[in-house]
Amino acid sequence: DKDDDGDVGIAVKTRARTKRPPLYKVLLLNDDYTPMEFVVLILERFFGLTHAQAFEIMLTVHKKGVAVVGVFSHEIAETKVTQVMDFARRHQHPLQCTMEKE
Ligand code: TYC
Repeated sequence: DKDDDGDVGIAVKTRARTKRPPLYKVLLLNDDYTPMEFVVLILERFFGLTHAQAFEIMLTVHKKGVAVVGVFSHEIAETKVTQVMDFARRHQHPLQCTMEKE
């Protein structure tokens, strides 16, 4: 009755919203006790870095106190942090690894 819909109207499009999942930085922290070679080993083993890349990041952490070692989905970042913390603890090193939203 009101307009009887023979449908002569205005088409209004909405954009499908594709929201990318948040990413997380995995951070390695400096300390005075963990051996440099141990940190290099961790970066090679758990982050797939070459020896040269691993050495460079280790030195950055040593000099600056902290560095981002990678950026991952929440689940992958959490796994990396757990792997590093477990490995450091098993070897009785005080190395700290954390994650934060990008
Ligand atoms: N500062 C440590 C040392 O002099 C080396 C080190 C580097 C420790 C990086 C932790 O995340 C770290 N033996």
